[in-house]
Amino acid sequence: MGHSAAVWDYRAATEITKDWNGIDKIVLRNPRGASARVSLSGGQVTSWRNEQGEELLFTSNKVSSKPPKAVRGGIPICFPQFFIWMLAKFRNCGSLEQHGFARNKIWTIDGNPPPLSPNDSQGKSFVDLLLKPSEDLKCWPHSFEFRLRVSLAADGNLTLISRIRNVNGKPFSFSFAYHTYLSVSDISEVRIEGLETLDYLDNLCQKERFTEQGDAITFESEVDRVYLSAPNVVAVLDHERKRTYVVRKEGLPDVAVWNPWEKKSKSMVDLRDSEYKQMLCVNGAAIEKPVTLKPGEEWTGRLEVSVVASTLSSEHFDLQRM
Ligand code: TA6
Repeated sequence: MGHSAAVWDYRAATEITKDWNGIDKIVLRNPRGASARVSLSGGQVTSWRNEQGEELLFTSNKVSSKPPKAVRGGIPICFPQFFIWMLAKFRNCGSLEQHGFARNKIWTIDGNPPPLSPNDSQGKSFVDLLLKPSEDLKCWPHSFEFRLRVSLAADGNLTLISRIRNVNGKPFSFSFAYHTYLSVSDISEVRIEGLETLDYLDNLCQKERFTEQGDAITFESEVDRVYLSAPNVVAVLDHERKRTYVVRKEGLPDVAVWNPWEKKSKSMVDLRDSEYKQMLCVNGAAIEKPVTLKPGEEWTGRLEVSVVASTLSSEHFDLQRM
């Protein structure tokens, strides 16, 4: 029987343990038994479970990446770039790796972060993480501070708030994504609503621009797209589980959608051949128009993921109601 939220000590509900790779991870719990896990390796959310203990994020069972490389799954942070071409080659070290360095760095717990609004803390179990430039970051010589708050609310919703500041260095630009691996029953049973009629960049066609024609996104083959200027609420309906993920975003104009399908899965060392059926990436992102920060400026990107029961058969999910 969970405690009542009134007496729940959220601070005590946050514990620090070790990850499978010996790196600190933080466990967040709420009064009803939901939980989330965040690794200091990459600031990566590696687990988000509902009050029944069901895992809501996909993580590959084929974990071959050695830390601090990102484990395939959870919510890796893509910063300061998403696509390799986004940011030109850097002097003295070639180009950044795909999706940038943030997910491959060890973050620290930020004991004294600049305050967020009260409702970003009240009634939530949360942790504040910090990433600052390190000596080996010569390939992105910018004076940044990246603060990430991960929180779990009493209703089980998961929220990630990224605050990236230019600490009085020269202006810099970046692109960003919360690379969110949702766990689904079977990709052929899933559809996305909220991206209809939008333009998208198709990464399978040299990032050429197309317009979405369908009245929902369904999956019959590999999909690797960035939907542009998307609404701030997108729904991912899992018909078999009668479950809908509601993805809300702020400061993140785009939504990257990815499923590798069978052929690409077979070529990936950290994904089992058939695991593509159980995953779908729906990534709140700022990709088409990189963010530029002048000295002292700060950008905030907020993502909230929640799960609602969806007894929908064919009618559309009422996004306006969310
Ligand atoms: O989200 C789309 C994407 O850029 C795909 O092209 C694929 O590369 C995926 O991300 C996974 O990237 P990763 O670097 O995590 O292997």
